[in-house]
Amino acid sequence: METQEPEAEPDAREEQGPLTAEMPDPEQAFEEIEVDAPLVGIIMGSKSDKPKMQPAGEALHERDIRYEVRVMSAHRDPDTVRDYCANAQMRGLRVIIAGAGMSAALPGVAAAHTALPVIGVPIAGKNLGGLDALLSAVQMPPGVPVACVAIDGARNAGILAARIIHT
Ligand code: RP5
Repeated sequence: METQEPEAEPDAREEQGPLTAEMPDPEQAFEEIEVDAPLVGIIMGSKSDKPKMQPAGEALHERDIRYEVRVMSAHRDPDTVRDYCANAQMRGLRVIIAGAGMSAALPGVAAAHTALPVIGVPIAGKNLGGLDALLSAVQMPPGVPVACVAIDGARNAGILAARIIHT
């Protein structure tokens, strides 16, 4: 009876490339990471907030500060908000800008889950002209700070984030 030789396992080391490949020095590797990493996270409670939050991104872009944008609601997606904010500092973010309308819990909930500075942007809704969101963002209890800009004041949030980063 003919016996078949088992196929030789590919050498795992060969698959990873030659062992002599030169590693980048650590400084260079870290510089490369920094080039792409956003420094500001702009989060908002709804897609409908995007036009009002756009000026924050513009202010950052004008100052060459990289940012990322995510939609997450403190009420509708509480787990997402917690995970995003809890990991933000480790991911290299330096400031979170949080915009929301109506009962705007997002800035406060963000601040509850991160030690990063959080800038709240109260967004004017249909009924109360943004006073609801303003009070929700600004009336934070001691120990959980939120810096709050004017109603629909996203541009100032971007400028303030830039100042925090450059200070
Ligand atoms: C808030 O409720 C959002 O931040 C938004 O400003 C408002 C309305 O949300 P949509 O009904 O447009 O999704 O949570």
